[in-house]
Amino acid sequence: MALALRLLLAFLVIGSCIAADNIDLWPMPQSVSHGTQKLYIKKDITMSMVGSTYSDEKSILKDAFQRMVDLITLNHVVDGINPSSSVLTCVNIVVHTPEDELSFGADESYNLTVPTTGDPLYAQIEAQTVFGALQALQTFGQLCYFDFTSRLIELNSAPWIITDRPRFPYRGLLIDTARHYLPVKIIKGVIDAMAYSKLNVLHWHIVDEQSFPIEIPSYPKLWNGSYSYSERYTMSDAIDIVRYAEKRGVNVLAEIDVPGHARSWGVGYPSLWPSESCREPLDVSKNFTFEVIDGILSGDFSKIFKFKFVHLGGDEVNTNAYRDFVLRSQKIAISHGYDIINWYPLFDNFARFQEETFNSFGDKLDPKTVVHNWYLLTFYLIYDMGKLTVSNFAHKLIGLEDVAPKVVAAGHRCIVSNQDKWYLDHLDASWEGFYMNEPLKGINDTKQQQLVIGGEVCMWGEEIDASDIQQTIWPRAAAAAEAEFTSNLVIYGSMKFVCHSQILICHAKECMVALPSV
Ligand code: CP6
Repeated sequence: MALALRLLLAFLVIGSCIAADNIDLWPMPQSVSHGTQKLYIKKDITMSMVGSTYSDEKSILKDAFQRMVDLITLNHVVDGINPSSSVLTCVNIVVHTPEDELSFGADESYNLTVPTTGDPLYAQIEAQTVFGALQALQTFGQLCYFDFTSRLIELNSAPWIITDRPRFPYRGLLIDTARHYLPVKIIKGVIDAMAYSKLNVLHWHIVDEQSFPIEIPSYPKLWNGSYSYSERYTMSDAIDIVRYAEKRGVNVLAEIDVPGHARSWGVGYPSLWPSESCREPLDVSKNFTFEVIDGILSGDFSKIFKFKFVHLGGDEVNTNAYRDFVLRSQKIAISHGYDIINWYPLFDNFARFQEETFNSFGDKLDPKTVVHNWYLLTFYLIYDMGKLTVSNFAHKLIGLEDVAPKVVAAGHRCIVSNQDKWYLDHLDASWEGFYMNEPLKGINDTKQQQLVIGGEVCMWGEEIDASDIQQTIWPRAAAAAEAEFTSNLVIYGSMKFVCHSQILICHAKECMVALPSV
């Protein structure tokens, strides 16, 4: 659709949303209906699991419930006196499967009903998995607020009937702990805020050229490449982060960006550098390089990072000399049970190679590779045999295009992270731009659309550190979260968004989330 038309539509929808309704939920659930009655939440509201086949042995649900209650009271003393009726005393949660391992594609759908009649009066959550129930608790928490006059927790516009499920199974946020070290506590704060916005993958870009902050027991000198002794993650820190995330329904995707961006690896093991003067990429000609990658992925990562995928980077390096490296390092990761994610340039390089060699060489990228796009393909105008043609190989820039359609047309799965739309380090990128980025743009075939597993906003670490990461991520990442969870057609408008930002700010108060600049 033409941009002008989309914007017009957006304004119409924004207008009608604000006029018709004032629902303080973000991301907007897929289906919401409600009434007009005010309810009160009992101070010591309880949780029950009547009808569940899930037993909550790991206390995922009980802890999430307690966090939700703490969040809605925000440390206020709830010392008002409830009326004799219209008081919600319990949330009953029905989870239909006993499974409690978080996995890619886990069913996150849920139904949430808040009735106005019943004795006792209780809300009901129904979900296939505990991870759907977690999403429902986030939604329920957003319905509740502390009223400063009555000094009670209240809930407006009951009865509520909400049915919800994510649009994409992969809804990511990248953090980069190599450019600036981020203390474990800060990472946990980011995970909390992700859960509020129903994002479900923390892409941990752990190491890069500047520093190697993580302990690798099988190669104990690798973290000599950290900035300092205190700017390091032990294996137990990593386990702590992964557990913390899992309890909130957030998967952790570990990245080791190879073979470029790897200067810090050679601090402890200089033979990983090709030469004294070339220290940026790994030496792809040495067996030792592959032994180290194998050590990282097998001995250490596969015990901690249980997510189905590992990210092997592959960006910003001349991949012509590296195709063998890429295939070999992918095989290592696959042998340790991982599916692979790589940055887009690697796909582009293989595709060009195929084209240049008329598909006569066997160097094909494993078709299971998920391609993580981050830039727009540039088109060039060239003279070919006297004819004017468009190609991406030659000299003169004439235009820009999204790359996701190319990736899915080649049969690969894809994660969308357009650098002009979903890069949080671009401080001039507006939340409206984040909101309007449509992951399926230019992909019309339904089979190809299904190959887009989701999107990811990227908080590259060059310009931010622990002091301002939260303020830089939010509220823009939440705009992307609604586009990913609901649909970009449910356009809420700026009023609602500012409102949600304030909710997020309250929720993430320990993380010092700042007011949005909209
Ligand atoms: N670091 C790594 C980066 C970037 C990438 N990889 C990056 C490139 C361009 C922009 C922002 C970030 N800082 N390892 C690219 C995937 Cl605009």
